[in-house]
Amino acid sequence: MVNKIIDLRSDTVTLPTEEMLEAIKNAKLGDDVFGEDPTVNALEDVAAKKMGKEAALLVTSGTQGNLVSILSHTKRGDEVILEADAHIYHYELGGLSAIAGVLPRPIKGKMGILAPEAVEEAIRPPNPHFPRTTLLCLENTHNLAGGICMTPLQTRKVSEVAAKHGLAVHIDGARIFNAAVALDVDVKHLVSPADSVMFCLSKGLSAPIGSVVVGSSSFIERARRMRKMLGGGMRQAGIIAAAGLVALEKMVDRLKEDHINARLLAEGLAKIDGIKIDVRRVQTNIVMFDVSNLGVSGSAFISALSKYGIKALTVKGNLIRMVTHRGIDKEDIIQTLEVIKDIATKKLI
Ligand code: TLP
Repeated sequence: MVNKIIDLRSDTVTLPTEEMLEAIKNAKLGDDVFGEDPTVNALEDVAAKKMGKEAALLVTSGTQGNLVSILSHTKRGDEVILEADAHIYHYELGGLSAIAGVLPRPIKGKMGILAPEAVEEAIRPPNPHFPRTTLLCLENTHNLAGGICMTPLQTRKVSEVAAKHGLAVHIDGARIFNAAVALDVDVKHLVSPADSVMFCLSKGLSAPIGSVVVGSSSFIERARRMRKMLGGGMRQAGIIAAAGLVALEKMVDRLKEDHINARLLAEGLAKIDGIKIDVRRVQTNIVMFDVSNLGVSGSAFISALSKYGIKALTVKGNLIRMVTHRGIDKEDIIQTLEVIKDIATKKLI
């Protein structure tokens, strides 16, 4: 008998808080394509200040934010270096090639972190045969690596190589605040070497819609044009920004709870025979584990879980991903562990 759905598929499933709904109801609105929505303007100001950048732009989604950033940094035919498991490379429909017309150059990192030497080696020297390498994309936290954080030092070192060769640096920081909270650093220190950053309001921060791109004023001016070109010029977007402001101002610190629950889940999973998990890799709110030793496929495991009201996703074969968020408490984790223990020991698949 399923009493409650425990949805661990993603932190994107978080619903807006009461305070967000109230803020949406009371938001002062205007036409944002004319730059006249006061709530959007307020959100962009707060976002730019928090990230230590000159300007910000509200976009519809993380995917759109990454794409407008790539469009704003590059010309068609340029090459973009990114980590081989980057979200931009795997999960954004190849928009960087299909729409921005750039060539991705994926490079394997260690737990999602690119080595400065590997980046330097991949940068094309000037030569009439080669595309121009003009952009380096980083990801913090790294989704497919399991929510791994890039430290300020790692970001600075790899960005120094990019700067030396005239490349711009963009951070896909969909979950950058998870990294800031986990590393206990001001988010500004995580993004200071980057020319642009995209972060999501609609993941762990619980806003219903929206992401933000930050960078220099001239970069954001270009990004604003690119957003319009992609159909992302929204009118009374203050109803989105109102919730985004609450997300930015009130929801960052509580990400700690999600990290504690993810760790609890990971440590419990490590004690279950047949589950393969590297607990040290669980640094934020993403937990990944392999079920091959249970003798089942990832998809069979997911459908067994769903009979108990627990939702998760498969990533690559028999690797399962669970993500903690505001809708998940300690009791949910304990129940999830009990169900997985039952599945593993009684072979309830
Ligand atoms: N990630 C989603 C799915 O697309 C997999 C998730 O559930 O984790 N960058 C990173 C690192 C992301 O994790 C995501 C979303 C995005 C960009 C795209 O954001 P949206 O979904 O707002 O387009």
